[in-house]
Amino acid sequence: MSNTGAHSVAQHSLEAQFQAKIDAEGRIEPKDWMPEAYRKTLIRQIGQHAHSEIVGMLPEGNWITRAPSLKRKAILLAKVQDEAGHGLYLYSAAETLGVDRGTMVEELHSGKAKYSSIFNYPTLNWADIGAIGWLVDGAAILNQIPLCRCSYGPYARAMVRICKEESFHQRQGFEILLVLSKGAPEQRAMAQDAINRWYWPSVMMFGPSDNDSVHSAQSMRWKIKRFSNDELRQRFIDMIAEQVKVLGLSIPDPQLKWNAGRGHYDFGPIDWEEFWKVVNGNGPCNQQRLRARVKAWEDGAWVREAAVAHAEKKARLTAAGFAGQPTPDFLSR
Ligand code: FAQ
Repeated sequence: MSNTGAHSVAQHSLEAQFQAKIDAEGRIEPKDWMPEAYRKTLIRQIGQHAHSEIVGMLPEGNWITRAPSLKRKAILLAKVQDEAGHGLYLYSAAETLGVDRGTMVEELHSGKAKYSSIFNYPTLNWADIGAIGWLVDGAAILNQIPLCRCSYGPYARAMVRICKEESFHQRQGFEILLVLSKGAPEQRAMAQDAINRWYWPSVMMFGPSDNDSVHSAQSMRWKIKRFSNDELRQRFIDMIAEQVKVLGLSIPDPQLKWNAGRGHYDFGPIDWEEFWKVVNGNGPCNQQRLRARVKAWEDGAWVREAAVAHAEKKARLTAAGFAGQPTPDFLSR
């Protein structure tokens, strides 16, 4: 057998073992052999997910200084900090696949890497913070609970804690809307207006319909994804259609109707043109969001430089046998 022939037989057997492990619900760990396409798919998805958490801080961050009470401010601040933490776990999970964080951040800033379409919509009033918690975090949880069983170990483990925090986020959003829905007519109107603006973009968060989802079939074979975009979207619509009744408000879809035969709600058409416009960089806030991230990165350069200088100084001290002691003058620069 030629060298190339032997190589492809070996490759075939590695791939078969890899798929057999996944089929048996085994976990793939960073040092295990994996097909290049599996690695690339995960770097793409986890990177996009991490960027979404980080960019996702911007719409809500906009309301930290304007929250209506000290209690609301403290809760929102904690939520936004949670999103930062999620971004950091996810960048770390992606780094286990051999990509470095600097490269991922550069790809976000250059527009090469995507982040969730939802974060390109503006937050116009306080009720938007309730709608984001209820609808956006609600959609995020439905998408992310199955990711706790993703075949790639570090991603699956990161998702367990993320999902616990997201479920608190969803409840806090729902509670904001519940308070507004029981308030003055103006407050009810604010809550309804926020739902009207955030509902359809949240429905779109699950990605293109299954017919147009280029990655789903392979990602489901690899058990990165456990359910299709449309399956999760239907679950979301069924959940929201029931929860909105508790608020005594409505969903902006005249075709939303329980279908006893299917055991699901039927719903109206999704504006895919709007979805692709936003995904391709032309939504209401795409430019503003990227500008804010690039500025934060540039403004934070001194922190990264200081951290590197500190690490270098510590390494010099350790090498000179002064670890844990005050820096001697001759090593202080
Ligand atoms: N926005 O073939 P598919 C959160 C792209 S975190 C932009 O179906 P896939 C927490 C997709 O990348 C929210 N682009 O792709 C929070 C692909 O393009 P590419 C983020 C989208 O990967 C709450 C192309 O379309 N969650 O909300 C979107 O199999 C509140 C074809 O699509 C995650 O990232 C979209 N919505 O399925 C934070 C979860 N949908 O890459 C702050 C993990 C699709 O080939 C405040 N990700 N595209 O150029 C996933 O589950 C999957 O990646 C999907 C997409 C389901 C998003």
